[in-house]
Formats: sequence, structure tokens, C-alpha cells
Amino acid sequence: MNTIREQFEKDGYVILDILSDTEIADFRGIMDGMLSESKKTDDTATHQSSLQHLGDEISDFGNENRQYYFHLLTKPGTEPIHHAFHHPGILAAVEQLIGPDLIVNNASILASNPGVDYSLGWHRDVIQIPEEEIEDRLFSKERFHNSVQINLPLVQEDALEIVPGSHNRPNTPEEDQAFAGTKHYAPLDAVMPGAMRVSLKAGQAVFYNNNLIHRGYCIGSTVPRRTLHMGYHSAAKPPTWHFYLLNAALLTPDYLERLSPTMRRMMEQYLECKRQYPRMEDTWKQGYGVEN
Ligand SMILES: O=C(O)CCC(=O)C(=O)O
Repeated sequence: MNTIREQFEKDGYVILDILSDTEIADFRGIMDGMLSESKKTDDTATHQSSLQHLGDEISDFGNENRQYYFHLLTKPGTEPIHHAFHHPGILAAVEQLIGPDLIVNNASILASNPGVDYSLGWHRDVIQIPEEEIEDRLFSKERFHNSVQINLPLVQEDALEIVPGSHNRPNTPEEDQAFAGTKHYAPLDAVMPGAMRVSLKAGQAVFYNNNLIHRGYCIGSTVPRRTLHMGYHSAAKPPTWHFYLLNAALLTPDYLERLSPTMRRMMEQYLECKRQYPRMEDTWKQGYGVEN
């Protein structure tokens, strides 16, 4: 077994250098064309989370005092940045972590301007699963989790916090206490034992198993957040619930025509996988085919 895979399986994350300085400048230029750093708002309310699963409109960026979450794959006009989502360094690493035939199922930007404070509640990425169906066996060494999530900042950041090693075991009693009875988002003031902040230089990426207990947390930052955020699965195995984040209804023939050949191929494979596994609600059921 190779080292990054061993580390990923043990700790639930691994940090790698991905982008060259030229690539960082290139992506930063494209992103600056989409998101203005100078946009100021009179909004002083504290917003607790971005619209993580619905996504924001790029034209709304900066209207509110919060972090924004843009889903890119299905947004016409964002094509100039799509090549980030099939960067050879990223695909090679993800393939070592979960296997071949990779398909991107989340390709987003996490963005906020300097001075914007925000926090998400601690969570595992299980928001699509009704709380009463979230069983401990989902977080076990025996179950293959067909998902790698990545944060790749174009500006140095410390905005992701994780509990290393929590991805393949159930909550400890102390963690349960911090979650205060919920299996989705913990209360914002929860103190999570064993938490660690992930510090990344521009161009470095953290690859993580999103069953890890984690949160976005950014208070008092003097730099903007400009982070590519993506998720992949291997088409060699059944997908997880994360696969369904991408709105396949927007992958119309007209839209597919606009994509680069590589991205179009990935999206066609996405649609094929969706035909094979049409029902998200099967993915967390016992007997789905991912347990050893
Ligand atoms: O990096 C962040 O802001 C956290 C993202 C997150 O919690 C998620 O995508 O589930």
C-alpha cells in the first residue's frame, strides 16, 4: 500500500502540494474576474453558514457578510476555471486514494472577502441522510467510503478544522456530548475534543474523507478566501450520497456542448453512473455493496 493512502485511511486526510506558482496566478486571475475583493456591504449580521448544498449566485457575491459557496459545474460562464477540476496532480492523488475511473461530482468555490467572520457547525457530511437513518456502521473501517473531498486554496488559509481519525469510527461519548443530540450540525458554540486546524499554503490541497467530523471556521482573517472545493468518486465502485449533489437536470445537451472535451467526458460518465445508480436513498442502506 502506498504512503498517502495509508495516511488517508488512518487519519482521514492528507495534504499535498498541487499547483505551481504560475498555476496559482492563473487561477487567481480567473477568480478575480468573477469575484470582486472590493465589494463591501452594510450588512453587519453574523451569518452562520453558507448555503452549502443549494449554492449561491456569483452575482450575489459580497451582498451579505458571509462566506459564499458557488457550484460551478452546472453554471454557464464558469467554464474558464473548469480545468482546475481535472488537474493531473489532483486526479493522480485521488486515484491513489480511492481507485480508478474518477468522476467529479462537486466542483465549487468557497469565497469570502477579508474581515468576514463565519462559522459552520461541526458535522460529518451526512446532511442528505435523515437523522434517524444515520447509523454508526456508516463510519467504520469495513465500509468503503467512495468520496474524496478537497480544499485547494489560491490564498493561504486556516479555515478548515477537522477531528483526525474520526472518519471511520462512531462518535466518542465526548463528541456525542458536543453534538448535543443531533447527527447533522452541532450547535455553533460546541467545543469539539481532538479538533485540529488545517493550515494550507496557496496551491496546497487537503484531500479528506468527508465522513470526518469537520467544520469551516474563519474569524478575524485579513485575507480573502479563494478556495477551490471539489469532490470525486471512483466509477469502479457504487457512489455515495455526495454523488447526487450535482444537479444532473442541468447537464443538458446544450450545456454539455459548452464544456471542454475532458469535462464533457466526465459529465457523460456522470450521467451514465446516474443511470446505473439512480436512487440516492439506497446509498446508505445496509447491503448496498460497499461493506467488506
Ligand atoms: O472548508 C470549509 O469551509 C468547510 C467545508 C465543509 O464543511 C463542507 O464542505 O462540508
